[in-house]
Amino acid sequence: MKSGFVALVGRPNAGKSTLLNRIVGHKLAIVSDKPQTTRTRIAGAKNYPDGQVVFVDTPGVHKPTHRMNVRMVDLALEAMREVDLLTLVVDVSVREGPGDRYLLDLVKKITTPAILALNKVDLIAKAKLLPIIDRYRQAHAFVEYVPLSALDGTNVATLESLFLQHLPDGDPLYPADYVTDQSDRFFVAEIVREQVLQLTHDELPFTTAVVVDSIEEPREGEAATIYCTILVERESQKPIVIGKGGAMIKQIGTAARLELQRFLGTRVHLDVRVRVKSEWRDDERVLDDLGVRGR
Ligand SMILES: Nc1nc2c(ncn2[C@@H]2O[C@H](COP(=O)(O)OP(=O)(O)OP(=O)(O)O)[C@@H](O)[C@H]2O)c(=O)[nH]1
Ligand SMILES: [Mg+2]
Repeated sequence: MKSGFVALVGRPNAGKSTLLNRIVGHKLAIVSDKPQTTRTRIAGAKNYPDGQVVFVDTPGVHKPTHRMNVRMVDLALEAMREVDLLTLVVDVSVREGPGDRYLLDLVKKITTPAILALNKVDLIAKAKLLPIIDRYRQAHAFVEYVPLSALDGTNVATLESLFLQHLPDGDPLYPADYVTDQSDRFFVAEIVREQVLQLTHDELPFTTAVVVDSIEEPREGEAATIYCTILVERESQKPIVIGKGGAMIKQIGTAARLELQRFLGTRVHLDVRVRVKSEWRDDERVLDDLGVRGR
């Protein structure tokens, strides 16, 4: 039997969370087309006939501008050092830049063996892939190079078999029914935030956070009641999240409620408010409360 931890690391938007969800077979991490979607570490376990793998999704590595971003990048770098096997997820559909070189340097510096996952192959012609693999091969001796699509599933099973090959022998680390290290409260906040990310634009995806104030368990035949607050940084952002006549907050609430009902398996009454909390991204207490863990 094989067992161990595999970290998914990479630049923002590379497709790490999409890959985690695809592998574990359900949605543990929210996904969006905006960078910096994942703000903390999310573990998800999968059992195979010949072993157990605990995957660790991490925030995309980027230049930090706020205390939150420093924590996010720290979390990713910490995960890189702590796991048994690293998977560097790169988006082959975008041109490599200084951020990719920075990450590559980090991978080279640590001793953890690394697999290169060349993601989003569905977006490029096959001929374009080989030179990219070559460049990475010259830059670092990855233990495997795997072109794949986390979105349509191409080659993901191959990648999974390679994880098992490169992990140490060992008994399962968790019971067979272990799913994740995150709480229901975390997933509830993320489900609401996913709608904020989907429905807002410009700086709002970066300047908003969702705090779950309370979750009231349903009584026999009734709905669960969830109170949460969307934090914004400035007074001027509040009307954008609320929308004309409350249209935006209503849309966020309706979409989130449907998803929450699926997640919790019960009817949900969702109460969403918007509150200004200036500079929350630099507020250690808010970050602790949001689960963006620091050192
Ligand atoms: N075409 C295509 N799109 C993909 C693929 N994998 C992910 N995406 C898209 O890429 C975007 C980013 O995906 P995420 O999974 O949120 O990326 P991430 O690396 O977790 O991003 P951060 O959490 O911001 O670091 C989303 O719009 C995904 O649908 C893929 O294989 N092909
Ligand atoms: Mg992510």
